[in-house]
Amino acid sequence: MSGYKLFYFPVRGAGEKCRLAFAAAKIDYEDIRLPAEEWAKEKASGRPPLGQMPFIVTPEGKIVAQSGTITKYICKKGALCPADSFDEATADMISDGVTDLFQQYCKIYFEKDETKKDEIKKEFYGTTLPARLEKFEALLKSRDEGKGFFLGEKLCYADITFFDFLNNFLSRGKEDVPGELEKFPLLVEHYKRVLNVPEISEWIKKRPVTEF
Ligand SMILES: N[C@@H](CCC(=O)N[C@@H](CS)C(=O)NCC(=O)O)C(=O)O
Repeated sequence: MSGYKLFYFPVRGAGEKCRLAFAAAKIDYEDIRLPAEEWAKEKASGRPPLGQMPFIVTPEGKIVAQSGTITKYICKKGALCPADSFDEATADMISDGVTDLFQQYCKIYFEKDETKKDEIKKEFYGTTLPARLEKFEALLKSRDEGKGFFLGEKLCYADITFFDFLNNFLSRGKEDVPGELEKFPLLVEHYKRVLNVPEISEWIKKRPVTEF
């Protein structure tokens, strides 16, 4: 055990890209899955820096929260972060772009009014998602004609973040390529490329099956 601990609910949710990062970076960690009542105690202790999960405790006892920050931090530890600062900015741009898309996606689930929910859903799947996927495909194509990862030959946290959104939310944790990628052949191949990274594939096959 490396001594890292990841705290999250017993679901994939916002914690899953951190778990994928630990797997891809080949860093052992304790996958601590707190049910709601244990989370309430943990939150009340004041330890989680932003009062939310996921958060990690490092082997030195330091604590950091925010799923994107954790994903990047763990990838950096595993040399899955571009060395060039412009490439790192590009990886951040892609990761932040995925976060924006995820926030749009969440609106569907937060809306209680069924009529409004249908409208938001239609807008997301009919307009927002395809428009953003087109941009992601163009970014992928800009390196090696899209035959590798977002920053070229090597997997980095941007690939993990993008893949997690597709796998975790659009494919609901199944290995299947999401149907929403139908018109984006380079993104289909990218999805398969990330899925076939041995450590990622191994984690996906063995991870607990949960609804979310
Ligand atoms: N932007 C944060 C969002 C974290 C977040 O919303 N965490 C939720 C679960 S997904 C949480 O801890 N909810 C329980 C609470 O706030 O008490 C991230 O990506 O880590």
